[in-house]
Amino acid sequence: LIAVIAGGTGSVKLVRGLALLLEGKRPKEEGMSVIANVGDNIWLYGLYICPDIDTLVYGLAGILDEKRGWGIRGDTFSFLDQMKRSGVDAWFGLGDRDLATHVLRTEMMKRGGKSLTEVTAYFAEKFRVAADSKVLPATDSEVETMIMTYDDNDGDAAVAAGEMHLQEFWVKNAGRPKVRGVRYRGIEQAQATKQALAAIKNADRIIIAPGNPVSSIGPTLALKDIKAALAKRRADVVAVSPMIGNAAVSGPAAKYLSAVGVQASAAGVAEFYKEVAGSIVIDGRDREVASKTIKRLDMDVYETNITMQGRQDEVRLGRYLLLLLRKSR
Ligand code: FO1
Repeated sequence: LIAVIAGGTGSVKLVRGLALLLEGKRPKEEGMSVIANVGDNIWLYGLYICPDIDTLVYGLAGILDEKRGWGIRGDTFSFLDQMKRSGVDAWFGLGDRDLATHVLRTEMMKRGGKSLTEVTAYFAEKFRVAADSKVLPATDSEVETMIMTYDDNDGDAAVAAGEMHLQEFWVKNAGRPKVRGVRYRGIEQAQATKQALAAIKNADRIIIAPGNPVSSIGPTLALKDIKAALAKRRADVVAVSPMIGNAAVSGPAAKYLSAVGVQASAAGVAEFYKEVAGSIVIDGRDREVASKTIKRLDMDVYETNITMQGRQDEVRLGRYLLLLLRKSR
């Protein structure tokens, strides 16, 4: 039984690779619980949209648009076009099929009183995600990752200006504003779900997927009960770096890490995870710079090629991790 802490488009690739490897194994022995980030969830047009959860469910169901990395393959955008015609600045790309998920989820939660965990399980079943792969939201509470930016007009020495939702920063503003800090709105009142906590407790081994540490994994780790549960299992937790050199494999990880005072590198990522992970997998290209620094954090370091461009790579990294987990027992 393995648990994966996941969020974002990089981690869905690994999760898909692992699912392929575990397919056909006896569920009890080899099932997978994917604990999903909720910090990128956003309310738009009266709908509750959960991008990381949906990306994981669509990915495991084989309906994800893999080129874009989000949404449903072959989707159309008539709804969005009509919103624009109706005078709305519709900056978030909601596909017509994808829209059905958000409408139903919002209806089930707001009128049906269902939790995000229940609604996610419903979609996983409808979209035929294998029963031994569970997608579990880290919390049923609303948590939003907020990006604090500088006032662009004043240049470098600027005073703190705006604060915007992660999606607004990344999609609407194309990740351009300079980032001053990141916070998780609602995290103090949020509690991990009992399903997510049980998955961590019952897993033989736990993987932190190669997602953005601050925006894809950070909100989950910021839940006190999850962090404590992982810290207890530290020896069984292996994190996968999403960095090669000082750049992220994809997305704004370097920008967010610097903003929260962590070096944008594999060593910085190790520092970020040191309390919850006993090992880290870094890219072979980072061997020289990172290994020594990381060992000082009382972490075991392993090196492999962490890039995933297609199914073969996803399975290769998945296999590497499963072998590593078995060997280091
Ligand atoms: N990412 C974009 O860059 N542009 C979009 O218009 C966009 C729409 C979108 C709709 C549904 C969904 O599930 C994800 C979507 N994403 C889009 C991806 C998303 O912004 C991020 O990649 C994740 O939230 C990262 O964790």
